[in-house]
Amino acid sequence: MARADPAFRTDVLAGLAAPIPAVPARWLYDRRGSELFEEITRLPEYYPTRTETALLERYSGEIAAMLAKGEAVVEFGSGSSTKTPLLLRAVHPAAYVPIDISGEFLRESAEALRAEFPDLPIHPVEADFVRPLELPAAVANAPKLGFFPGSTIGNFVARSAVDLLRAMKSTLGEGARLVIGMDRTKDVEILLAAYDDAAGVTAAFNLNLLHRINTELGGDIPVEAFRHRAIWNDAMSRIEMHLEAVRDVAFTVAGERFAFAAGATIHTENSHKYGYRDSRLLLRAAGWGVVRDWTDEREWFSIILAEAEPPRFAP
Ligand code: AVJ
Repeated sequence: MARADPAFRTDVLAGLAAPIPAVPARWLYDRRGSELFEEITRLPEYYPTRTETALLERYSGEIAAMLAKGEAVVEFGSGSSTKTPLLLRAVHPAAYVPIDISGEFLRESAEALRAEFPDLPIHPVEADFVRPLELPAAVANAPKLGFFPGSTIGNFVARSAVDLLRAMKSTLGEGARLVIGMDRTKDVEILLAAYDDAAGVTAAFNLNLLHRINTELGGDIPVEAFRHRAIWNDAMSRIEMHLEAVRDVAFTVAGERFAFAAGATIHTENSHKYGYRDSRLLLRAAGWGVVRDWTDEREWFSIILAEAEPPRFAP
């Protein structure tokens, strides 16, 4: 049995036994899962990465023009290979602070950015950014610009998304700004294709979770007894990924027995999609006011510049 993260074990055992079986989406990203996600971002059907990158290419100059000088850019998640340099090149920040729970991803991305920005002070923070945290002393007095691209906010249900945005506000402090990428509501066919591609990469990404359970938790799940399903949940305005049993199946994980009837599913991811007003309401609920929203011609994706609202009396 390969190195089992105790939190993975707890989440899987509790999740498989739950009345609505589910495993938190963050467990999709082991080595193989991260590689498959990289592959997803290059698929013809998967528009978000390409659309957001084009928006940053086009508008990072406009974003930079609306900021103060000498900003410290604080990225929630370790820098993505292409999006982060686009922002850094336009903003010319005084420092860059990537925050990630994985020290390995942090070191890799800091390394890559050092090569391209030799004069930029980089202060990586290994931490879970869903809770407020203390930034390095070196950036204590700089104005802060948070950066949260990739529509990662979409993975959180509204309540957790608000908690997360509040934690970010508290981490960044008074007067902070935030650049956040949000995926927009659109034709359901476009959304379903993006999460169930013809080449089957998203299916492999989803099913990889079962391989990971087998390897790391000593499971004997017959992976071929499950299939990838992407569904649109209109009431919740989200794409859901599920693993659906194609026949009655029983298996063991970490010594515990589970049975799924044909058609039963394990819910593995939510990807919420926001209308123009929805995104504003979500940010406002967490104490952020929208300064500007940049979107593409088809209005498929938005990059939003928000500012921390000062506390005030209101009717
Ligand atoms: C990286 C979490 C934003 O929800 O679109 C892609 C993950 N899942 N295809 C998304 C994902 C299936 C992606 N996020």
